Amino acid sequence: MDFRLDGRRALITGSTRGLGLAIARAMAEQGARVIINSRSIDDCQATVEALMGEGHDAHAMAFDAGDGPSREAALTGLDNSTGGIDILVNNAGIIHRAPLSEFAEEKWRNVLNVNLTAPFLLAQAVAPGMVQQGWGRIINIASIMGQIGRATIPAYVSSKHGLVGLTKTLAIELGPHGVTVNAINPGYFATELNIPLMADADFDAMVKGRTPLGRWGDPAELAGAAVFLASDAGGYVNGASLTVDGGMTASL
Ligand code: GCO
Repeated sequence: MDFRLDGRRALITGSTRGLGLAIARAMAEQGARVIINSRSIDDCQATVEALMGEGHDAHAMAFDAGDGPSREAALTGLDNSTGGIDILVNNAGIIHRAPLSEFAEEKWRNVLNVNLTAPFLLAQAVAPGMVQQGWGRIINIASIMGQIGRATIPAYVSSKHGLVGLTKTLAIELGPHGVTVNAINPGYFATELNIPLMADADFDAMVKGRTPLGRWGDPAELAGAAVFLASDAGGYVNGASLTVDGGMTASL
């Protein structure tokens, strides 16, 4: 069973921390050349140095996934610096939490732009190279909020539902060319995005109580799903949504 990623070039957006960094490290450990991304070149370089210190092949590519010119400039540069992309992990995401009556349109647009529009445009940018070589992997990091909802996060929930739908559509269009497109739906993981929730005793108790495993997820526990989908071992999985939530959405 081949879980190795030797010779594959993987771009993981939002990979200087949290789930993205865990995925990048796991893919590097399987032999991939990982391209580290965030808006900060300093953060990207620091992460690259750490990964290279662990013996991995890593490159920095700072751009704002939600900013068109920044994204397009970086992808143009990609062709010259590291070659095409074999594996795209659309991980970068933001969230805004507010009651409906206080939820500003600008916040709605920002969340949809980063969490849904950017993954679409990045997929559109890297797909031609994948199609040309007859092999590719696009992995969209959605959320259990792509399957259910929660009050006060309408933009995030809508963006993640949209990302699951985008995954299915691209899987249909790119599958004939040897490119698989799948989503991973994380449950509640101990990431910076969730620090305010983990600090809230009631919310922390709710997550632990609603999750059969009784705890928040560790980012390293999500990485295996990404490696599987990126590898040849996962080569017949296409258009799927792989939920990694400790059993939360399986339970009443
Ligand atoms: C929240 C959380 C969720 C995340 C969760 C599951 O505000 O409820 O941030 O929206 O999506 O980590 O992925």
